[in-house]
Amino acid sequence: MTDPDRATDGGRPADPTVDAVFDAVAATAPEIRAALPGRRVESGTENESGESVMAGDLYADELLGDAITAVDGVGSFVSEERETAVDAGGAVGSGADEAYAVAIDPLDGSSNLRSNNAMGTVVGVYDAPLPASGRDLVAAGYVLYGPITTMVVADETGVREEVVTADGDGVDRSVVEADLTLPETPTVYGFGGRVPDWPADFRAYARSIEDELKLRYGGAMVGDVNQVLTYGGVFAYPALRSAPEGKLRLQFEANPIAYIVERAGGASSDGAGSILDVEPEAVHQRTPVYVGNEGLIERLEAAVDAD
Ligand code: AHM
Ligand code: MG
Repeated sequence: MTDPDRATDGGRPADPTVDAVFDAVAATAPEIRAALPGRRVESGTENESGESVMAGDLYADELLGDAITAVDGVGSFVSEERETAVDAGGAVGSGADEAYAVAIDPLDGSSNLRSNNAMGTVVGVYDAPLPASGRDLVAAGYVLYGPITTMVVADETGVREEVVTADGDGVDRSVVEADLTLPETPTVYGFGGRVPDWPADFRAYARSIEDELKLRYGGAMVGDVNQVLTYGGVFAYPALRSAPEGKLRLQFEANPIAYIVERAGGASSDGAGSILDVEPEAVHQRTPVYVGNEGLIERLEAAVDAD
């Protein structure tokens, strides 16, 4: 479906379906943001990963699900909060007449709702049925609910940062950085999980990073990765002793973030190689996540024993 000859419109994605997906995501962002103050409590349910679902997670999931499945060219939709994919009409594949599959984490970092810290929405657009490989991504992006609402969108042409604003006339996407690339000199790091639960090899790596970079960890991958894209550095949610596959999910979180960071000139790893090469086995499968400047990811791979 991608037409590489089509000129980009003000730096926006060239593929009309991809652009429509991110229009739909941007259109829901102000509504999600406005609804959060009343949804900072647990909903009383657990998701497929066995985690408590907040009222805000459910609200964002429903709104985004309705908006994304209504996009022409989206054939399948799944989210971190849904057991299985929803059929949105049309066979999914990479052929000219085939549709895309969209996987999202509707409200990444929603445990930050109570403490009023950063959160986001993560989106992956695949041209293969789910679960799919990161190599099947045609685009990926995220919304960051910080003091302002930004949206980062990556496709084969590069990575853009947009500001999303809403007024009486609707929702506007304006490109503020048309070619987002990782700074060459890294500055910040953020690692998830508890230190006693880190394997010894990752602990040693973290110790060497602590001596060089400044800690910036906010507990929402989107916010923490956005700092790495802005200042250079490394984000990890590592393999844990209690959970060798880590915490983050391949389809909704790891693949889209790896795609964005790699398109921005950085690198990703599951400990052994690019996250984009991780074999997809299940929609809710987890993987260790390491993303950032290439040199720091090379050092990580040399340090950890990923067998
Ligand atoms: P969520 O999608 O249920 O919010 O979980 C993912 C989040 C990531 O944003 C973040 O990197 C991680 O969980 C934080 O976990 P922890 O609280 O264990 O540090
Ligand atoms: Mg998440």
